Amino acid sequence: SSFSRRTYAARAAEHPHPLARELLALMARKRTNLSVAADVATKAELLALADAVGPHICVLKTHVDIISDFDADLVARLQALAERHGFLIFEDRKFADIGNTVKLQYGAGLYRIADWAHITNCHVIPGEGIIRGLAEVGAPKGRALLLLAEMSTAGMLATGAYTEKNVEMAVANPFVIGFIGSRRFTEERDLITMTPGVGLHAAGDALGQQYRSPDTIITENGSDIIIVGRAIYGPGKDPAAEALRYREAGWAAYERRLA
Ligand code: S5P
Repeated sequence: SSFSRRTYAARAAEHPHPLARELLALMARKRTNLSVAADVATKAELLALADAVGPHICVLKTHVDIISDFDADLVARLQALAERHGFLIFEDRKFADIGNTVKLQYGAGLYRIADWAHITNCHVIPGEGIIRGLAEVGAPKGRALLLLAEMSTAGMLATGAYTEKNVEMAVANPFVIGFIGSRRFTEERDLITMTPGVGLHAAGDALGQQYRSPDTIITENGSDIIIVGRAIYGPGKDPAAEALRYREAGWAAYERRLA
């Protein structure tokens, strides 16, 4: 039957990619399908947020190029928090250039993303050379890739044949463990969907973001992980309390899907 009807634990036991096995197993053990999108501006804010939500998440999603005081110490401390709380780090880099350039952007530069991010993602606009370039750097380090098969925003252009091409490329490339998108895309292999644009209250923001509920995304659409940002750390929020609320909503939606 569909992967969406199977438990994370059962899928962990059979997944061909070691990092996907680790992810699905930690989701099952920790009882969470929540990823927090940590779009904050400083090292201190990122570390405080990661520590507060760490007990509740399976994946911490970062945008390190937002951090004004990024340094190697931030990476070391994030890795220590990932170890302590048991979560993976996903640098949401959205690579989109030719294979040779993305190899440099992924492995070198100020951020050396491949050295610490378990997961990163890319657009397939350049064709599958981008996947091969990223895989040359990341696969030997045990990393994995998500393709942006869809986006969450109003008027986004990743639809129809473009989305289908993403699915074909993902199925054909073992370095790819899944997608950013709104639903389960294929039963060809157990590709994991992570969905941003999730919120329990707001409908969207002033710049095109659109929010749907964990029930829509997990129970109805068969996605695997909800990605939640400002609803957890926005003004006046208690990040640990909000993360717990979204963790419980995401898990309840998963249990309804299995039932
Ligand atoms: O289609 C997308 C893809 C991504 S990765 N839409 C998104 O919003 N994202 C990311 O998810 C975005 O870069 C941000 O980090 C997060 C959503 O944040 P929120 O505050 O709107 O929940």
